[in-house]
Amino acid sequence: MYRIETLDEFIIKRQKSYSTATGELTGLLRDIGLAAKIVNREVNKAGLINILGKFQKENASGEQVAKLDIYANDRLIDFLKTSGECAGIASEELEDFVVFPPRNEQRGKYVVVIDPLDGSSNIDVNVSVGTIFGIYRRVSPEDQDITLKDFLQPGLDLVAAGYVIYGTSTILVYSTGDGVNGFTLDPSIGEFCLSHRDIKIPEEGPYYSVNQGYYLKFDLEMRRYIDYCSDLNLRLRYIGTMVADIHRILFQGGVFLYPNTRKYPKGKLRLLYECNPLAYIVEQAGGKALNVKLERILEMQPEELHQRSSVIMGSPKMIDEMAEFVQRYAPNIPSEVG
Ligand code: P6P
Repeated sequence: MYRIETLDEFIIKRQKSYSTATGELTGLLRDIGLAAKIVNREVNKAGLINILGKFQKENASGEQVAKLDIYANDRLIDFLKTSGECAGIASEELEDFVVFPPRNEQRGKYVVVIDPLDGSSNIDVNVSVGTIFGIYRRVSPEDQDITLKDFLQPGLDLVAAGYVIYGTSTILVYSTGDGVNGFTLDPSIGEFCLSHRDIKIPEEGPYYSVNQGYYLKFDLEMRRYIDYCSDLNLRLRYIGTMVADIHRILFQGGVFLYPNTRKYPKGKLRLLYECNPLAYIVEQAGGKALNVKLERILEMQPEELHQRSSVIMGSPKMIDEMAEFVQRYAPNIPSEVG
């Protein structure tokens, strides 16, 4: 009889293997798991209660916000605010970061960046959506409120990152820098249970994931690489939820691309709470994550909360091939790859 291992058990067991671990990060990860269960419950019944449809408001990135976005944002904040380990959060849904008040004179040691419900455009048509999170150790003095600097840290400084995909099943995938593990929610017991141990991305795979509708708006080197993928008879899979497209590539191999376009000259996806956490996961699983200038996503120095970036991430062999196209067709690209 296979004994299930819950997320809580796994996190605590991992903490014991780190003598320096003090438990705060463990508590924070468990709080995120709990928040994910609440969000999952609402995502699963969204069609039954009136939280579908759009709010008449826009988020910090100027995109119209679906009600479930706000609901997920508020639940995650509620849990993180009371966790005691989190000093504040930056969210796709909020213009500025949120400072959590001290509890018993103590401020949390960590800050969290979140995309509460990635793939909003898919909510109303019952296509997978996700939550993305990244956790940093704060850099400001712990006896003071957090500052913007606590959030503008390169992805390399993440102490943990992960995502939840609300799909045919709800899976939480995370890493604390020592590999990637996946946990599937068992609704019968309300627990995330270890289902994918030590995930490793295939060296290459059968998929490329890009919004083909923007093909003519990409730079030459990206179009040439996309032509190459098509000539190889790779299969195009793109559903407009980054978490779901990356999840497929993590397990089956492939490459995800969102290059810059005329509409988004720096790329559309947000560096802090989309690119960095997912690049962290992909790299921890053995993959690579670069921008169109072949800079390593995790080494980029963020300058503002909602900064955008181009991103190409996935199987290492395919990223290296993409880099060859950039070096061949793009002007002034350095020879070394990020
Ligand atoms: P487009 C969702 O809004 C998102 O931020 C990502 O999850 C997704 O990959 C991308 O935008 C989809 O953007 O322009 O292809 O609709």
